[in-house]
Amino acid sequence: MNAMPSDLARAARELSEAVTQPIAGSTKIHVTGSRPDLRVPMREIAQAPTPTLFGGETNPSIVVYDTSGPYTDPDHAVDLARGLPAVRSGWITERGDVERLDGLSSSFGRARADDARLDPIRFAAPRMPLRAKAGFNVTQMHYARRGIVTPEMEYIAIRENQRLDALVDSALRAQHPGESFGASIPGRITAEFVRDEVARGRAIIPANINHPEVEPMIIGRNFLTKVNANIGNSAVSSGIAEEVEKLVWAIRWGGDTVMDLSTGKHIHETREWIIRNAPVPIGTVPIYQALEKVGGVAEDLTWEIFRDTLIEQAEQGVDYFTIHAGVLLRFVPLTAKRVTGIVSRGGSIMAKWCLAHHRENFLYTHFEDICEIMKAYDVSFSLGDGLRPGCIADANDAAQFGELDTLGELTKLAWKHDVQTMIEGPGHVPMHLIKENMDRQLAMCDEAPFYTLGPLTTDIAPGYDHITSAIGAAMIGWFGTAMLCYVTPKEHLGLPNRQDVRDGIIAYKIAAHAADLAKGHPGAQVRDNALSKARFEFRWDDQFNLGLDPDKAREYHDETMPKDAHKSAHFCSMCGPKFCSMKITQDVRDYAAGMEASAGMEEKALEFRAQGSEVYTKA
Ligand code: IRN
Ligand code: FE2
Repeated sequence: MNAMPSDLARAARELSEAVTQPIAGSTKIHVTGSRPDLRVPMREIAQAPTPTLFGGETNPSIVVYDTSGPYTDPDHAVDLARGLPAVRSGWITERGDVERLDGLSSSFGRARADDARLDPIRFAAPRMPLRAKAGFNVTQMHYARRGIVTPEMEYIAIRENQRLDALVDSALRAQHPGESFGASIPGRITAEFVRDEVARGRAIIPANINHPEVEPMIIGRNFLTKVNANIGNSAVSSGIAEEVEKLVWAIRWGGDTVMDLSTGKHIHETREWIIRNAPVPIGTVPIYQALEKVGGVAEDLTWEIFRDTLIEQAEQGVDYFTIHAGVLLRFVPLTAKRVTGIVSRGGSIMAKWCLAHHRENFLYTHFEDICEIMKAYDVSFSLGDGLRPGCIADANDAAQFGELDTLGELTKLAWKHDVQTMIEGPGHVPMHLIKENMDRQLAMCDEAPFYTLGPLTTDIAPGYDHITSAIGAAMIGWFGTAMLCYVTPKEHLGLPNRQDVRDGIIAYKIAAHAADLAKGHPGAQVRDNALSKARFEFRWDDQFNLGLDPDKAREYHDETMPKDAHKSAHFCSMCGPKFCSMKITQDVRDYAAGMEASAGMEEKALEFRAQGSEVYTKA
């Protein structure tokens, strides 16, 4: 079903309360940088004091990375028809290298803007797009390579550091008394470090000059591991109102970027609503819309139609484009004997075009023309893995690695134009073949960020592919993948609904955080330590609030112990009061403390055993 004007009207006024309430137990805070318009949002989780039985000390608030945008800020009034505040606009225009167009330059965009029937609700302030002035390059990579630290870079440094706050500092100071750390605390991220990583091509800041609403973030393996959530309708399902709400929902649970994979009618309008209301970078696969324009007939695609689509989307503010430029004509026959052939949508479109014309992929032959568009708006490349394996049997084959090598070659071309670039990766890969993917990507693509879809580590669990893939995602994230593209439980079965989106994101937040811990990301463990301490001290509310999904934790706990008094009970219904290992540990500690003071170890041990405590082993 396509969205009717009434859906839009409803979406403009209403987002359901479920997506706009502050996250349970959290307060939105802002940290101001070197200028007053640089305010970095974070989420602060307050903790209760330790019960007197365990020592009675106060516990510090924990500050965590916040992707949820102004929606969870009680001071922000949601008005979807007006869009989000344009936090970056001053930074973009003060650089003096952009000009405002007086119309949409793509033919499709022009037709759309003129057609009021297709645009039932206009934004309060119609916005004309920006473009680089002739001869200028407006990418963050270009600035970085000229030694410029942009406000976006400073914003990111503050944002990435939040878990390295006072807690880590004081822990370090306690470990190394008398030493002065200052800004050189190991692992502390500085704006200069951000600049250097972007200049080197090891990280990207997806931030189109036409997406001033974005809260800048970075994708690179020396930063926190990020998660992308895909949303988007297809011809048979989902309206615009639902898509905007899915976006807000996805970032609430921790989606760092969102890809709009809409196909079907109203594709331009859907995207406009999403971008104007998105505080996170938005990615698309432009070949999907180009294919719509030629009625779904891949052979009819042309470079001109594709180019027009790129410009249309760049002017709307899309932050990164998946471009399947590595699907070369000579690689297509290599997929013939695969069990599942080509599973990438974009990859299969380009393979069909190449075979039908017996010509080289026009995305490859026009790659530098594409770079010229990218650098006029600062759109980042996400070089598509059109030949990724679609099953365990096809993993790491010649087609996949041939494409990866080509993506390495294209990375260098993009960098020649100072265009920011990341590389997409698989797919379905068994655990023992995952490392080879990472090693090869780093070598061939000169350490450009890797962005993988899972990978799924087995094919036998339809309905649970958020789990089969989160296992692979955790591994490849540990090895160095910078962003993980989520997979929902509906993968291979149908379009995800809201609950599937939430389950997929949480599975991937787990994978990303597990990777950050394993990589030794400074500060990553602060939250684990705080949660574990809360758990051990039976501070139930703190345990819920410090978790990735406080609502679910609370709901599960309340199923069996719903009373308020239970929130301070020194056990839960899993083991009951007698068999709680944590309670017993505390008894052991108290006992040991008492024992130190008295003599007769053996005698005391006997006494302890006589109490008949049983210890359950739990995860
Ligand atoms: C990520 C890594 N490899 C693929 N992806 C994502 O898969 C890509 O960014 C896009 O969101 C989605 C579908 O891409 P295909 O099927 O057109 O390649
Ligand atoms: Fe698959």
